[in-house]
Amino acid sequence: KVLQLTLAVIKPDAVAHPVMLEALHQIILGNNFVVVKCKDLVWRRQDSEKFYAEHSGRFFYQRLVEFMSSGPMRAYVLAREDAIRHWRELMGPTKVFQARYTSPASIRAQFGLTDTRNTTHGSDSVESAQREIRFFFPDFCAEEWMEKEEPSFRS
Ligand code: YYY
Ligand code: MG
Repeated sequence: KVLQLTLAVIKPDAVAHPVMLEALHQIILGNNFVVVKCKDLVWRRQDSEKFYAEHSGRFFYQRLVEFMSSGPMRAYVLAREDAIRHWRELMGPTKVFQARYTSPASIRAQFGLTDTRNTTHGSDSVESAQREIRFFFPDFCAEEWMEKEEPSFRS
């Protein structure tokens, strides 16, 4: 068992609906994630552009950055064993209609509106989790947290 941290974000489409926001929070708690950090925030357009720089030039980039800076979001640092993979699995495929066919119980299948308004974000690797946690929570020290929590997680 390896204790892992991941960044999860509830995007503006889902935060705008209180019932959806609460449902997503309960999904997090119901799947053995520990909420290490949680905050609500709004991105400026340049935050959005920076976070999604890897997608610049793709056909959906403009609508993506526009959407992600359109209203409040909720960001979490989540901990559990295999957190990155587990959260991505709960979210389901990026594209909502694909999610509905292949993973009908997933978050995006149940709550997603479109390929852009797809409710949630999750880091996709250890490297991106580190980068993304730093992006949202620059004052959070993952190493320090791990040092403190890892021993109790193993026992
Ligand atoms: O990691 P994940 O969010 O599942 O998908 P990515 O391929 O990294 O794309 C990031 C983000 O871009 C996606 O969550 C919505 C948006 N997007 C889109 O608007 N239209 C697409 N066809 C593909 C992705
Ligand atoms: Mg991605």
